[in-house]
Amino acid sequence: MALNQQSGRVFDAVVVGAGFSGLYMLHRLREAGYSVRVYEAADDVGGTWYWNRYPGARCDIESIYYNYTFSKEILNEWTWSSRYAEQPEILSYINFVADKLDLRRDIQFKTRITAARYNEENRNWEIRMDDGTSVVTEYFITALGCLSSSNIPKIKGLDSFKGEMYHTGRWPHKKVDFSSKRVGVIGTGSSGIQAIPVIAKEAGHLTVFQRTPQYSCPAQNHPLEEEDIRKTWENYDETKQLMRYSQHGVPYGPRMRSALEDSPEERERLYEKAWQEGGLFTLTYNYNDIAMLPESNETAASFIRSKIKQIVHDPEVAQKLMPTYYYATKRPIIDTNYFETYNRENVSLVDIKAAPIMEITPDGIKTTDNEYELDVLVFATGFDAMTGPLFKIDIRGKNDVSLKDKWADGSELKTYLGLATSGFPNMFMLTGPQSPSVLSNMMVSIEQHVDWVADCIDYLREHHLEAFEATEKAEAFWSQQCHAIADMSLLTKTDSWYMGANIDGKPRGFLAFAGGVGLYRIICDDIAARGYEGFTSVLAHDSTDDSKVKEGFFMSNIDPQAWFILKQLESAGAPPMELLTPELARMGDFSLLAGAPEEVAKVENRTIPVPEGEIPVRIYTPAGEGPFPALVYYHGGGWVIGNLDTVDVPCRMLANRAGCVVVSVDYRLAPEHKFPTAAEDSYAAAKWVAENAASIQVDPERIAVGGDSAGGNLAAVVALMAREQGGPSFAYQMLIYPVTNHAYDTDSYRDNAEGYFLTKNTMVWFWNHYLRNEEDGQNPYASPLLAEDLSGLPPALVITAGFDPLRDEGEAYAERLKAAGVPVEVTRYDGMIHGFFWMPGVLAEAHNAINQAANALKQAFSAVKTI
Ligand code: N01
Repeated sequence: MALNQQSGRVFDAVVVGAGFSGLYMLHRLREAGYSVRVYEAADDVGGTWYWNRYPGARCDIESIYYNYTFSKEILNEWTWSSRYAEQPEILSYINFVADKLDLRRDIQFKTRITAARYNEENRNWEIRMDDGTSVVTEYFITALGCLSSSNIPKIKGLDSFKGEMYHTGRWPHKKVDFSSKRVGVIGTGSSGIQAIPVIAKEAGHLTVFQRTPQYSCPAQNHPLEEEDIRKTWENYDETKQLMRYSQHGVPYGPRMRSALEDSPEERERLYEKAWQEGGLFTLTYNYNDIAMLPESNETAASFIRSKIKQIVHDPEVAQKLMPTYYYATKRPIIDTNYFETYNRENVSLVDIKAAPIMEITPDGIKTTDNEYELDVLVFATGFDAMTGPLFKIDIRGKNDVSLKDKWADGSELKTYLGLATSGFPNMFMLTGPQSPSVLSNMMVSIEQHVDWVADCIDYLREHHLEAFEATEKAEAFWSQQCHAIADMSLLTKTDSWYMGANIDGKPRGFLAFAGGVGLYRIICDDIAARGYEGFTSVLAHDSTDDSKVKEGFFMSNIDPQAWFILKQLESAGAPPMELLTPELARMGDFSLLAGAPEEVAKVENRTIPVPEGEIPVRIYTPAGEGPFPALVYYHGGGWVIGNLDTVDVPCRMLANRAGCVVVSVDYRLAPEHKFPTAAEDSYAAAKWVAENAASIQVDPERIAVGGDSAGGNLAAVVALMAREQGGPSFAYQMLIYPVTNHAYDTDSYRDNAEGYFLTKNTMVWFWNHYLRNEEDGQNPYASPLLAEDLSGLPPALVITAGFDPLRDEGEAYAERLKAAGVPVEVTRYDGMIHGFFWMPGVLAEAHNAINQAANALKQAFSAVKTI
């Protein structure tokens, strides 16, 4: 507080950094009438593009999309000379925008902010500069860039080197002369790979010290015609929208196909085409699972390795250059003649993983097996990413707690949306940790953050709100969400700077939001539209508004992975099922959610007889000697949709894990075949399994029935039918969030009526297609919960999902079974949504539920055996 009183000027907002994000933030806030001051350590605008002047520095996003898009006029006034612009041209663009918008008058250059302290009483920030001055501001906005804190590894003897030393991220303004010199480059990330071919052309000799070989594809850079630029932006609004709602901030995305679906020849053809076309995403966008499935990843990785082998003449050098980590789990790299450079006489490669650097000597580098004399040493060793730039400022929030202590002291990094963090009111982090930022075209992420923050500040002013702060609950949810999403992919399986793994002592954890810029935008907009859910604020002291103090609140305890799936489905914009015809509804493909099918010893498709016809079944037989126990499985889909493929993955998993034959039944669907056809087909299928047990290696004494959703309904009904109609006798019933009653009057129907995958309206639509009339709904073969007597039924497992309209009727059925003396294991998966059982590709809880079901089956089968 004392500091506050001594402070100088007062601003509405202080922005740190005059790169792309700081400049646009200044523009937005100034246009809205706020007083803003930007502080910048450099002597001019540019941020990343001011500092990274190393030879070969250029953009890896096509320049045509590496623009501000907020102003059509600015966009139209600028022309890029090549597909991937070089650093000087990008810096000129930034200068052009700064001039055009007259931004410099509110920027104080050559000033580093050293400390920022929140004053709880005054609800504002005091900002201190390295010249000893300070100012006060209501909003403190960091626009520091994600990669601005250079990492120079602490190698023994570093200061003893007599030659010149440079870091790519702090390159001098004067031209560095490499001619005839012995140059060493440490690091082969994006910076190293851009710099190496250029330095090699000039240097007497270049020695590259490589710790990890990298995948890199050709940029295939070329001059850009004005006509190309004009055409791209002809449909300005549309292109902008495509970029904004995409995965990575470019107006295109991956092909919706698994790499494993194509033949090796077709994959090779597509990868080769991508190699020739060049670009950051071209190769990976051939398929949508390269960053998800190890097998798919390997198809791309091995293609790039084969290219390295072709390009590099010396097989030993080629071998050293071949990466083995999962492709695209570090930032993919595009280059110009990188691998070709190793064919030059004046370039040598040193594998410092095999023979690590021991020390830097006055004359060069000493590794465990050699000494290299150098005149110039270039560190292309990257950055302390995302959190590093924030930690360079002594930022202190409520109770004088420093941000560094909050995050760095072994405790987990926690932000809300990557924009804010609890305990630090009125502080916004542009492209902060846990936002998509570095995983995207930064221009798209920057504009989205700036717009969101500017709108938020407007909202707070309008509503006389102050001390705007993320709640701990919200940031815990978001952080969990970020980890969960990253864990769905291969991104967390590699040591990278995304994981904080490049900095000694930095806590490990994925530092960004990997769900894509489009989904992220939807989430941020959604939160804003709900009155900034997950944030608290208080009424201004001078407010005459007597409305209630705004409380922070936060959604639900839904599992972050499930929430992510819901948001993705929402953003796909598919119409509600009940607005479709059954034929159209059946075309929905959710195979990505199911994940990769695992091998089962034998899978056979065949048809079996049912009254008045035949139906397909798929029989999964596990490895080993039969006879096996069996599970007759009925898929879900409200008796209207779904097929054998929908549950292929869980059926395989159950067969392997429970060691049983799984007979998956494709009963006839409504409305073509209304009640009781599905039930009768299902019963007939179970009887067929019992009667033909020997022919399919099944022990007829150990047969269980099971299913999910409407399939759970059918399994329960088949158990009832068998009891009432003379068998067979089943060892178990496995009911996964079963439909048990034609009624909509439970709490779970009320709480989860919409927003959680299966809606009440869809369920009504299903029932209406299934039943012939209202009376059918009272029939226990449609609504087993209404059966008068449930005694004598097989032991049961009932699994329900917390966020499912069917939760309560499933649990009610379990209770009734128990009351009737049937042994029942009932488990509610609290954070889960309906359908989760067949989503093991994206939900960890699906694996848990499948494992639980398999164990329960195994136990039930062994109990029969011992009788
Ligand atoms: O840094 P990096 P970068 N001893 O961290 C090695 C963006 N960018 O500046 O992989 C020896 O990727 C390290 O080895 P390893 C882009 O997002 C964009 O190149 O940790 N070696 C690695 O080889 C990019 O991802 C463009 O085993 C050490 C290298 O140094 C990000 O910036 C251009 C070491 C560091 O690679 C960072 O790229 C440039 C040590 N102690 C950058 N420490 C565009 O095209 C580290 N290394 C827009």
